[in-house]
Amino acid sequence: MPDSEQITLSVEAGIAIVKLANPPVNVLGAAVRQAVAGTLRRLATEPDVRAIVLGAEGRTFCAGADITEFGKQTVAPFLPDLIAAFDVIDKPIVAAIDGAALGGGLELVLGCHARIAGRAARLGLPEVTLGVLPGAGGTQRLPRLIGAVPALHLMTDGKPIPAEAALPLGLVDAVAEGDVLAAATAHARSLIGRPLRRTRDLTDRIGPSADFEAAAASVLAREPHNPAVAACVDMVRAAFDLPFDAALAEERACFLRLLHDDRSKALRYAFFAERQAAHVPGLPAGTAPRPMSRAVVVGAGTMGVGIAMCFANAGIPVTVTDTDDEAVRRGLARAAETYAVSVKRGSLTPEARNARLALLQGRVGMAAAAEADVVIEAVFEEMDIKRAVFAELDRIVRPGAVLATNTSFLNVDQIAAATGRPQDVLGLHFFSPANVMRLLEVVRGQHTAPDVLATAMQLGRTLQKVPVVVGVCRGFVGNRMLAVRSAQVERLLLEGALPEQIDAAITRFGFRMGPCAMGDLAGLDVGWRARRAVGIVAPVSDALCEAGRFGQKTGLGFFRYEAGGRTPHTDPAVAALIAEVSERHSVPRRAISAEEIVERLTFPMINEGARILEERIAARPGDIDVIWLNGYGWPAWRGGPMFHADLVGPARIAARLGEMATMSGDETLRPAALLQAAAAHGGFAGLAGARP
Ligand code: T1G
Repeated sequence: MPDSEQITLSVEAGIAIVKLANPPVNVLGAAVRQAVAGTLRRLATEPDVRAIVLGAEGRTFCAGADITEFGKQTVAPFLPDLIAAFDVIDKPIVAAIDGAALGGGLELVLGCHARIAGRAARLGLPEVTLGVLPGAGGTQRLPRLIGAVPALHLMTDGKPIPAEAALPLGLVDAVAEGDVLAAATAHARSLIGRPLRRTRDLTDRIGPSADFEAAAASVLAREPHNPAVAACVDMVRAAFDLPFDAALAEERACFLRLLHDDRSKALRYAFFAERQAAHVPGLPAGTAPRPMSRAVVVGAGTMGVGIAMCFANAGIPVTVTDTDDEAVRRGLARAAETYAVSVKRGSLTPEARNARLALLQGRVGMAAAAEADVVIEAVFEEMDIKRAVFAELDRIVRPGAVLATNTSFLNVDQIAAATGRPQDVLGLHFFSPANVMRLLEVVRGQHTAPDVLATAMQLGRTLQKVPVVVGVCRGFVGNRMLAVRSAQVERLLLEGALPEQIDAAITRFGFRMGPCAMGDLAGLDVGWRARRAVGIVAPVSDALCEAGRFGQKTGLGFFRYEAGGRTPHTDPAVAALIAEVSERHSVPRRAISAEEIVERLTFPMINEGARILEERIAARPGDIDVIWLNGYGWPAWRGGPMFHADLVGPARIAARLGEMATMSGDETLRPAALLQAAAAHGGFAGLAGARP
């Protein structure tokens, strides 16, 4: 039987080995589905074939359905039908799972009669992260195999589990120590002539229960905005009552409904935007990164230690330096305390904690930088201090080492100019807490060499970050747009809104925290210092700082905090202070609706995003969205500011901005040319050729 180019087939002593062969991750596109269906149909009646093993080429078993096909016409067999066909084959079909079996890839193996996993196997149903539910029988077969409650958690967590966790659940029948294919072949042989265990026929582990209702309530409370989570609950519950085939039909209908939900489109867009951000326009393909085997972080403050922990967590030896013993000691103690919390929570084993601490050294002075492949500066946000550090590093580090500044808004080219090697310098803007936040803005300097950029992108991935290349300007992308939003917060407070109203409106939009509470968390004095350095006035925030209200650190900011507490409480003194500032600035106060608050916070940000694209500070609208989704808490199910603009309509946004500019006299609110162009091209996605 001829192989197709999407699968391979071999038959050994009566066992047919069918392997998915669709690099890089064996997605189940139309050609693969057709090849598997045709081959299994023939093997079902092939007299020399007694059993079938389903494996895969490459390091990923199967990444599931081809997401690029979603919403488009596709051809039979659809994935649910392909898997249903396993149920009419009366020969054993055993899955050999080496690598990740995700989404439709896991549903494929659920249709098999047994599953053998390799040690490195990971099994999961990430569909909810794409705003859909497992649409190829997973909502019905998984509960039958492992029970309704574990199945609901696996579906709604969206995260894969390792083979050793899958085994006790009954998701796999065995974990092979060595050759997974050989183990699966032996297992298939052992099933010949025995009754076949079809997942669809298992009924002893499903049925209504208080445990299931409790699990359902908890997942619904955790994800109120993701429609796919509620759908998973409904479909697992349907498994209790509906006949299998009727439930499959309901699952299909539900999947198609979700597919066309804007929240689902946003999540899928975000998936591809994150991957597209990894492709740097203008960086020659195959540019080899430089070695990254030893790192030094200059500055043992909160950011410096957080950055150093990223290296230790990735298994890279790292030295954090500062100007005196006490600063270094405090920094290392902070790292140890952070790891201790993870060990206490059970998210880190004591052994892993010890291994990471062993990789994390402390030194006084910068001499250690002489041995480093990469040096990251994380000292005070003042240009003179940073330039002095880089001038000294220039004298110390070896040729070819990468020098990075963690500045959050300063001019990277000016910092690079303090060295004789600007080609080796760029920005690596981590977000606090650096050991947690995934976003990494990679700031490309005017002279940054291509291989230094390639090194930074690979380092970002090695540190488990989402690296996005940005250009040099004040605040790069994220903070530049945040500054625009902050200016609107000030205007809204002056004109009549109160902190609790602003935060309530934007959290209802989907942010987990509003700008006022965020300011209290970060410390209002931080922004106050930065504004005074460049002469920017923020009347209300300045007044709060002048009154010593710096936020959580002083117990008083936009809100009031109980001693040691972090819960914001409305404070009448703030309303009085704001009213006084409004009067002093002769701004009449009025009631402002939540809708106006959300528009005035988001539309100017979108306008600034359009300017950022015009100036090529970001390459794509999707890059801007990846930054706001991963660094600033933009709700994932809303796709990011530029995706949101396409949903709202650029023309409507442009018109509203025109009104805002006229009413406020703030000409910076006039719609950018690219926003107008997006209006004419059906949106930013149409402009930049971003994936759907
Ligand atoms: N569809 C289409 N393209 C995909 C894809 C997918 N499912 N998964 C990855 N790609 C592309 C990706 O964009 C990139 O392309 C290349 O493959 C390598 O990916 C019916 C409806 C498996 C852990 O959500 O999590 O099944 O940028 O860089 O780092 O119920 O890929 O090179 O052009 O990420 O080794 C559910 C998504 C689908 C899994 C491998 N499945 N993929 O990581 O490679 S919906 C998922 C991943 C579904 C059924 C439902 C990861 C990976 P390019 P990569 P990687």
